[in-house]
This record gives sequence, structure tokens and C-alpha cells, in this order.
Amino acid sequence: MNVTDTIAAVSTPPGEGGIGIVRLSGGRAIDIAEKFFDSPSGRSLKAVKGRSMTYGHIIDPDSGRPVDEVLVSVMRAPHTYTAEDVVEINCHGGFTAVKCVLELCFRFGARPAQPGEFTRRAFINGRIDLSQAEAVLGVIKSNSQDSLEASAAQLEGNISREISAIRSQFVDLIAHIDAYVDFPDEDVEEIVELQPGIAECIGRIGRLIDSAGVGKILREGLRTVIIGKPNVGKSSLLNALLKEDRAIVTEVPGTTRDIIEEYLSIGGVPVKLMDTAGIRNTADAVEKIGVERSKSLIGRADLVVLMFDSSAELTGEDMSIVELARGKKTVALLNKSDLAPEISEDDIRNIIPDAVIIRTSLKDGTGLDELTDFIYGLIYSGGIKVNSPIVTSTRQLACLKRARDAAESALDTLADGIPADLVTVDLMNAVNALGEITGETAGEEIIDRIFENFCVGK
Ligand SMILES: Nc1nc2c(ncn2[C@@H]2O[C@H](COP(=O)(O)OP(=O)(O)OP(=O)(O)O)[C@@H](O)[C@H]2O)c(=O)[nH]1
Ligand SMILES: [Mg+2]
Repeated sequence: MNVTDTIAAVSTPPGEGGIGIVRLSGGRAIDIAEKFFDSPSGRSLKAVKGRSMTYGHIIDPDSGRPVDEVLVSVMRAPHTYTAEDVVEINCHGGFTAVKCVLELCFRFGARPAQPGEFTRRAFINGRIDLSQAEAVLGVIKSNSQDSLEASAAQLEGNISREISAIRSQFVDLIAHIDAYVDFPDEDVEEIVELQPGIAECIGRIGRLIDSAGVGKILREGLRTVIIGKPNVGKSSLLNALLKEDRAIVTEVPGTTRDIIEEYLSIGGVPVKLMDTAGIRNTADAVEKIGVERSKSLIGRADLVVLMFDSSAELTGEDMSIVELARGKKTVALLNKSDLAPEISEDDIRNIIPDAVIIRTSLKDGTGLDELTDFIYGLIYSGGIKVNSPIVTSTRQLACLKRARDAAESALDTLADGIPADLVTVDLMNAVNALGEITGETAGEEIIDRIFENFCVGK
């Protein structure tokens, strides 16, 4: 790729909007924009130093016809998104004006940007590393407050800094071994010191690997299935959490016949919430299919919300639903707690010994805060906080696992009494695997694959 050419694309989503932005980046960006920009004050874009916004009109120089009234941002290299000269033309939102301005950019020498090419240039020009480039995508795609916060922290460099720190620790160890091999007599006892250093790096990598579980949930949402026999209040729970009447709620058992799926944010955590058909033995063909589907969802759930109607005695149906959730992370809700109780918490503990039990009433909102706290605590366990480095990319996770394997193999090599210089091979593998995360050692193919996921204009 020729980094010195100038690229252009529409950076706002297609369709009608308040404004539409055409973005140019590269050595000729300002020059090209100047060709069809006219400022009433006569101000030249080329005169801009640093960053500035100028009011004016886009005029097609060949026909002399006005295209749009615009505000043009000129941002001089290197303090820009791509680290090159960048021009952003703020047109009135709408398909035609934006398209005409883009065509003018092409006519005067820019070429169409490829998906993610602006961000790719930021990477190539060293303004951000690969992990930060991936975070840009994370920010765009984030679906809750917490996933945004994790991606924003990654964009700001929290993963990069941790990776670089571990990587340089490995590099120090390699330098240490090299010195030992070159001058064996001087530091003989020092070679033993390698073990704690490597073990410490493995621990740090392990913490990042552990965070990927949270990362996956922040990316995809916590898969949560509400199950229970008919009429216990499953759809009422979905509606209460969504704060809207999404699912039909009636006093007729068997109201919900299909799976209702909604994304929502519970305490900042993205949750994919599924309301299911009440599970019971039934002859109704439609209901039977619904019940079968609920069963298969349970298998893939991260969390099962098991609901009981606390105003009625436990039945055989409740028991068989409890069996379906065995082995899954479960929270038991004793719903309809506003009515006279027929089931106690001990009754639930007898059938689910380690159950987390919450009393709820969807009539008056009791227990919803407790459920929110439970979900939050479920995700941020083991010392992982929303602002600690959270690995949200499967690619980064794979690199971390390779780095850990290599470091563990180095420990094995040391333990086997194999010459120290052979340990450096393993440690180099670890260094390279970590370098793939930030991009120092990532090949063109990996880089291509990352930017393929971006949209044009980003
Ligand atoms: N008193 C009281 N009634 C409730 C509560 N939660 C739900 N209900 C009522 O219970 C009935 C059934 O509620 P749904 O939310 O439709 O129950 P469901 O589990 O989705 O039922 P199916 O879809 O038939 O399986 C409705 O009349 C609700 O108004 C509660 O906490 N207290
Ligand atoms: Mg229902």
C-alpha cells in the first residue's frame, strides 16, 4: 500500500441525517479540498496551521455550480486521526450532496478509501497499535455502558501498556540469559533467578486470559434464559427489566409460546435476555415445540433465571424444571412475593442446595435491584473490574494463550536442566506472540483480517 496517496470516503452512515462528513487523509488532502472550496472571507485552507474549521461553499470548478454549504475542518499532520493531513467536509446530511463532494475528491486526485483504511493509517503511522485499532471497532460496536468503557480504556492503551510491560520483562530475561551465556563465570548463580521472573510473567498473562471471559460477555452479552412453569411471571420479568411492555402478560398459563429475545443493559452489563414458553407437560403441539426450544436454550445459557410462583406450592413440574437447569449457573427467583407465601427459601434450598435465591414481586418491583447486583457480581468476579484491562478480542486471547504456552515451556526447559540458551527460544516465542497483539510482530495477513471488519470511512 502506498501510504503517501490521499484517500477519501464518506465517514457518516448512509441515508438522511443532520450532517454527512466526507473525510480526506494524505499528503494532498488540503490541496484537493482547496480545489472546490470557496470561502466568503477568501480564507485559504492551506493557510490553516494546526487545526481549524472554515465556513464556505463547495463549488464544482468545472461547471461552476454550487454543490453545498459546508464547514471544513482542516487538521494538520501529525496530530490527527491518521497522523497525516486530514480534511473533513461537513455537508448537509443527505445522499446527493455527500456523494457529489466525494466525487469531487476523486476527480481531483484522491482515491476511494478501503474499509478501515483511516484507522489502518493511524496504525501504520505509529499513532496507535493494533490492540488500539481493534478497540476502535469495539467502541463502534459496543452495546452497553460497560462494553464501551472497556473498549475506550483499551483505545486509550490499557491493554497495550500491560502487554508491553510483560513483553519487556521477557526481553530483559533474554538479555540476562545472553549475558550469562557470554560471560558464564561472572553470574553463575543468577541463572536460577529466571524462574520467578518467568512465573511472574505467566501470572500476568493469566490475569489477562481470565479477563477474556468478561470480555466475551461485554462483546456478546450475557446469555440469560428465564425458565419456569407457566404463569410464574417470566414475561413480566422481561418487561420489568426492559421497562416496557414487550411480551404479552396474561393470567392465562401458556401465554408465551415462542422465545422472545431482547438485548438490554443491566447495571451497565450487556445482557441477551430470553423469555421462554412456560415448561409443562402438554398435548398442545405449538406449546410443545416452544418447550423443546426452551430446553435447548438452557444448554447454551451463561445464566439461568429459574422462576417460581411463591404463592403456590411446588409441583412436579417445578421439580422437572429444576432438573433441566442442573449444572448451569442459576439464580432462583421466588416471585409473587406480594402474595401469601406457600414456598419458603428452605424449600428451594432442599431442591437446589447452593441456590442463590431472590424474592421478587413484579407487581411492586421488589428484588429487581438485588437481581441487578447479582448479575453485576457474577461478571466482575475474581478481581476483574470494568476499568482493569479486559481482553475483548478472540484474536488477542489466542495470542495470549500462545505466549503463556511458550513461557510454560521455558519453565519446563529450565526444570529439565537443559542449557539456558535454549530457554531463549521459548521466551522469544512468547515475545513474538505478545507482539502480535500490539502489532510489532503481526504479519500483513493478520493486519488485513483486522481491518476487513471495519466499515469504509473509519
Ligand atoms: N401478584 C403478582 N402477580 C404477578 C407477579 N408477576 C406476574 N404476575 C401475574 O402473573 C400472571 C402471569 O404472568 P406472566 O408474566 O405472563 O407469566 P409467564 O411466566 O410469562 O407465563 P407463560 O408465558 O404463560 O408461561 C399475570 O397475570 C401477571 O400479572 C407478581 O410478582 N405478583
Ligand atoms: Mg410468558
